[in-house]
Amino acid sequence: MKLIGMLDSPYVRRTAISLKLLGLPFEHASVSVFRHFDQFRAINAVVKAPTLVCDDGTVLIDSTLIIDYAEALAGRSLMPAAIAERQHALRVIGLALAACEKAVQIVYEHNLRPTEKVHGPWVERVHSQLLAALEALEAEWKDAPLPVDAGELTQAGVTVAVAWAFIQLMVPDRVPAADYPRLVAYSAAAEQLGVFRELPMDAA
Ligand SMILES: N[C@@H](CCC(=O)N[C@@H](CS)C(=O)NCC(=O)O)C(=O)O
Repeated sequence: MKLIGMLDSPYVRRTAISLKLLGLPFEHASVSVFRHFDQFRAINAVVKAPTLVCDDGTVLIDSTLIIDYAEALAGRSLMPAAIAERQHALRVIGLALAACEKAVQIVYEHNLRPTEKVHGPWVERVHSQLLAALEALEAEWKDAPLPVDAGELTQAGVTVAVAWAFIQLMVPDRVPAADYPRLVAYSAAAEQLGVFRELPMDAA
């Protein structure tokens, strides 16, 4: 199967890291939804990253849905089975994905619109949502163990680490790292793991 999309997308990166952790072989094609729009559209007319082209040619979109498929294929999951841990993981992943979405909205507002068309009140609203998601995440993350090896990683760990690195790359001026020491420490530890280093955010 083939994963399409750039690793500077948190959605693509969480999917790629999850596929690796699940032990599934895949090819990765760094095709950008912006710089290579036509090339992307030839693979998937909807032009959403990540796109997974399955071995039978079926095209899947949305990181969470692709990971769901991958887990079914692998016959194992990066999610905890016990209900309390599962609930916590789902809350954490939801917050991390919301934070990514809000950071992406800020980037799009500034990068895709002419300066005079950037709508300040919308950016402020999105910024406050981004900070609310990160504050909640920092509070939820207090008991999370640092991943000393990839075997201990859960989907919550993958998604939080990827989200934090993405946010620090894209909108560092809007998110003071000093306010989120647990996220900083967790992300730094995760980025040392082989699977994160093999799939770096700044890969071309
Ligand atoms: N909920 C989706 C979000 C994916 C997403 O928005 N990806 C961005 C790249 S970071 C994209 O495809 N942008 C192009 C567009 O929306 O037109 C997921 O989890 O995969």
